[in-house]
Amino acid sequence: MSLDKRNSINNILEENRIFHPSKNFADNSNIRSFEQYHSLKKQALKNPAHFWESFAKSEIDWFEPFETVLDSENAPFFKWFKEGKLNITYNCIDRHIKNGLGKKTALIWEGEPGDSRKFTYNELLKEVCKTANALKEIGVKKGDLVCIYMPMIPEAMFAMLACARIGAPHSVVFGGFSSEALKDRLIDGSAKFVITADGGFRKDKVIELKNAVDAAIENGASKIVEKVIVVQRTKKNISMLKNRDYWWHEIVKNQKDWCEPEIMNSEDRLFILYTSGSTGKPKGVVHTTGGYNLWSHLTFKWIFDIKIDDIYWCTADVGWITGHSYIVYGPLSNGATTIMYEGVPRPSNLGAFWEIIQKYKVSIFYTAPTAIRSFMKSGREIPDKYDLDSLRLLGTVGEPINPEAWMWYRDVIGKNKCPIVDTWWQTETGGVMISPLPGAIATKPGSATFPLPGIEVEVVDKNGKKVKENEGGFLIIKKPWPGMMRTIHGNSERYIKSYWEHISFQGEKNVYFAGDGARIDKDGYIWIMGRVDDVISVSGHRLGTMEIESALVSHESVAEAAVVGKKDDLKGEAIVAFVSLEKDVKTSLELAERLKKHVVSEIGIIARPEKIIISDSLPKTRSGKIMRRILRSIAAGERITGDISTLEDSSVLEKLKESS
Ligand code: 7RM
Repeated sequence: MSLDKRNSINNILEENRIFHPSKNFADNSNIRSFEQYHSLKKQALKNPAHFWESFAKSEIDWFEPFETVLDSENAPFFKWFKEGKLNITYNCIDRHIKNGLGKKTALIWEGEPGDSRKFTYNELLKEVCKTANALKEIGVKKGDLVCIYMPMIPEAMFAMLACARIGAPHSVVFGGFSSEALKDRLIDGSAKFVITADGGFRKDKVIELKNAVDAAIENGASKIVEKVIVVQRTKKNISMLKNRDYWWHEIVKNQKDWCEPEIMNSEDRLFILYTSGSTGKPKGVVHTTGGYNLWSHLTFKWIFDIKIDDIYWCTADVGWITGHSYIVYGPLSNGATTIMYEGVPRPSNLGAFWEIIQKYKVSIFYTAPTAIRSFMKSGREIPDKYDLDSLRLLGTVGEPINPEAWMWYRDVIGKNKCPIVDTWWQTETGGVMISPLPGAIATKPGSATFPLPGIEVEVVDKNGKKVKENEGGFLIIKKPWPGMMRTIHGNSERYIKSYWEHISFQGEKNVYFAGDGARIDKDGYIWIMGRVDDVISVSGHRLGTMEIESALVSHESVAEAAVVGKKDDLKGEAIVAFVSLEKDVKTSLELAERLKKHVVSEIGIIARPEKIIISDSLPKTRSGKIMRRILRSIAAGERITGDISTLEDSSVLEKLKESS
C-alpha cells in the first residue's frame, strides 16, 4: 500500500463553501441538530455496549433476546448480540403488516422498457413465502448457499428474501459478471443452487444469464450446482435441463403463500458478497443476521431521514452491497417504499432517471458520482424538462465526488433545497460509516463529513500515528460496529491479513484498515481520497488490478501484464493495461482488441481495459517487482518523477513511452 498515487490530491484548493440544512428540513428531521448528533456520539463513546443495546432493542424485533452485546473474545472475529434469535424478513415484512402497513407499497419496480409493477407489504410477504416454499421443494436447506444471478427484476428481491426466510445464505453475483467470474464464485462458495433468468435487458441489449450459468456449470461447477431456477424475462430461447432446471413461474405458482420464518441465531450467515481486493481472487465477504439487520436499518433511518410517505429510490444494482443494504434490507426493515429500476441511463434514454422521479414523485434519491458526472456532461437541459419538485434529499455513494459534480447535483437536481448526503462505506462495513446526517450536519462539497454515532475513525500514517490537519493518511476504524463483515468465506487468515494487521493505533490491535486514503480538515471534516491499495474504481465498480492481470495472463499470447488506473473525468478511473507478449507473438492493434475481449469474457464488461499498451518488457525493480508508480505516470501521460534507481533496466522507459 502506498499513498504516492494520491499525493497530487493534497494540492487541491481547500473547499470553503458550506451548506447548512434549511430550518424547515432540520425541524422536521429525525436527528435535527448538531447538538443532537453530538450527544448520540458522546453516549456511544461513553458506553458503547449500552448504546448498541438500546438501538438493537428499540429498532429490531427479536424472537428471543440477546444477552451479550459484543463478544470480543476471539477478536477480530467479533460477535454481536450472540444469543439473540431473529429473522430479518420478519423485520422487513411481517412486523409492518402487524403494524397496519400491509397495504402500503413496499416495492415499485420500473422495468425496461415501459414495464412496471408494484407490490404492497402484504403482496411482498406472499411472493417471498411462495418463493421460499419453492426453494424448499427443490431441496434447499437451512445453511445451504444459494447463488442469485439475476437482472434487476422484483424476483431478485423475492429470491434474496426467500433465502433469508428459510435461513439459506445468499450469494448475489452481479448480472454483468461473465460466466467465468460466476463459476469462480459458485466454486468458492460451494453454491448448490442458482436462481437466474433466461436473460436480462441491459442498455438496449439482452444479456444471456442462463447461458452463462450453463457455461459456468459445464466449465467447472458441475459437481457443485445441483438445481437451477430460471425466471422468464426475455423469452429468448434457452435450454432447460430436465431434473436440474426449473422455471420460476412453474415452480413458484402453486406454492402455499405462507412460510414460517426460520428462527436464526444472530450470528448465522445472512449472505456472502464477493468484492475485489488488492491480491488474489475476489473475497467472499460474510455478513451475519443480527448485526447486519441493525446496521442496515439504523443507517438507513438516520441518513435518509425516512418518513412514512417517502418514496425512496436507490439506483444501484442488487448485485452490489449498495443494492443489498439500501434497495432491499435497509428500506424494507424501515417499512419504506423502495424503487427498483431495471434500466441504466444511456444515450438513447438520458432523461430516464428524471422521468422516474417525476412519475413516482420520488422524495429521496441515491446514486453514484459517475452517473452525476455523465448527466452533467449531457447538459442541464435534459433534467430541466422534468418536474423534480418532489425531491427533498439527495445522496451519493461509491467514489469520491468532485465539488463541481456536487454543486451541479445540488443546483440542477436538488434546486438548492435538498441536502446532499455523501456516504462513505464498503462491502465490508455492511452499511454507511461516514456521512452527514441531513438535518444535523452542514455539508461541504466533496466531503463525507463525519462518522455516524458509534463509529470511531482516524487518519494515520503507516506507523499508526495520527497525521496532521489536512495531511493525507490511511483511514482506519478503531472500534467494531454491528454491521461489520465477520470473515472472508473460507479464508479467515486472509480476513486478518487484509483488514486487521496493517496498522496498530496507539499500540491497540484490532484496528480496521479500510484501504482508503483520507484527510481531515481544520473543522474535522473527512475528505476521502480514494484507494491506497491496488484496487481501482471504474464508475464506482471496485476491481482489483491483480484480477485483471490474471485475466490477461491467462491469454495464450500474454507473458506478463500490469494494470493501473488512470484518472478519468467521467468514470473516476479508467483501466490501462501494460502487456508483454510471449515469444514469437507479434503485436498488433487487432491483438489489443482481442485481449480486451478476453478480459470481458474472463471477468465481465465492467473490467474492459480502455487501453492496452503492448511492450517488450515491463519496468521492474532489481528484485523483480513491477514498478506501478512508473506505469501510472506513463498511463497519465505525466513526467516520471521520483526515484528510479531501483529500476533494473532504464531503457524500458523510453520504449514504453514510445508504445503508449
Ligand atoms: C458502497 C461501496 C468501497 C470503496 C471504498 C472507497 C469507495 C465508497 C465512497 C467512496 C469516496 C464515498 N462499496 N467509496 N463510497 N469513496 N466517497 N462516498 O461502494 O465495496 O463496492 O467499494 O468505494 O474507495 O473503499 S464497495
